[in-house]
Amino acid sequence: MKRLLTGIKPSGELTLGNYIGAIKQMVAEQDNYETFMFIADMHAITVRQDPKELKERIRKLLALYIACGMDPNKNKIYLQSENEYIASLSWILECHTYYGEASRMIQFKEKSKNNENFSVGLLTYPILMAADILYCDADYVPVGIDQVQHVELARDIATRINNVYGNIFKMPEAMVKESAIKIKDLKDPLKKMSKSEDNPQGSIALLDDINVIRKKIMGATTDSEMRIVYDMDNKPGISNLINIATSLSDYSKEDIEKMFEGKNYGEFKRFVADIVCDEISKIQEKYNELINSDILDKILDEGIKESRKLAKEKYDLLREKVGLIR
Ligand code: ATP
Ligand code: LTN
Repeated sequence: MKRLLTGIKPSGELTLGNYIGAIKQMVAEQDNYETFMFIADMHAITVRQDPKELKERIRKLLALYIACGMDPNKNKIYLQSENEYIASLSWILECHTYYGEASRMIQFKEKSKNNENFSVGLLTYPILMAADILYCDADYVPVGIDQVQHVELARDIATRINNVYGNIFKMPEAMVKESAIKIKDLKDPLKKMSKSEDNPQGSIALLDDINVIRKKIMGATTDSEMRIVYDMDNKPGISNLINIATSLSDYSKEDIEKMFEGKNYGEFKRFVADIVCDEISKIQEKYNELINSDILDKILDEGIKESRKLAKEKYDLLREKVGLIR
């Protein structure tokens, strides 16, 4: 079975956008691949974090993953920082990466722009990501479009090391679902819904109170017409709500257009709110069962075992090839 790996940073509250655009897909893939899902906590500290908050966010993220349908029996679910071989491997990879390559990464350029006090970790961030991917010979890496350049860098580093020391790493491939729907901000449907967005009214967090979620949907920006039809260019607000409803139900766009012919926006929004609140209520119910239970620790304890075993093997192999040996 091919191996699929992805990580998610505990850097903010998971949104409905993350759920529809990433988590639901991973849940669907868990039967088709051997999947590794991890919490990229070391990547989160490239910018300063409040330790207490970070610890809480890690636990919340893990509980949400499981509540959304990630099955710990099918996936290796682990915390990146608990696998010390990843950081060790990353150091050897850093020493095989040119400064020019790392500093050309778009995310680095954007995040370091207008900021004199960025950490070196922001520069080496993609190399740690390469270690995440390469230690376990991942075949596929599902990522958002902004991370594709980082997977390309992992391939470049792997190729360089393979050329020098023999066949050490498998070549990973980024898996970008072009068709994946981008959920837009409810208040500004031209922007994507984002967990770091300033306007919380436009973004639905999976852990928002259900009544708040309903209010946010009822208050979504639409347009001055009274037609419920899918037209992303001219009716981005209504089209975004249609996308949300179709992603979380069996209704097609056409079904919805027909059902709401001649009806008003209020009725349509209530329909969308019912679908979203129903789905998120179920997730929250499971989340509440999990968050204070010791199952979460057991899941991480189990997940890290295979991850550490594979990373140690790869690290020892490369260490020896490089000459880091007595
Ligand atoms: P940030 O706001 O900090 O950039 P984010 O919420 O955009 O974070 P990421 O961590 O960049 O989320 O992305 C995690 C995954 O969720 C990626 O696969 C990304 O494509 C997906 N994703 C994020 N936002 C959306 C969205 N609005 N619609 C669909 N998919 C999304
Ligand atoms: N950089 C990614 C998170 C991430 C990741 C990875 C994704 C860290 N390591 C390895 C895939 C594979 C992000 O910001 N979304």
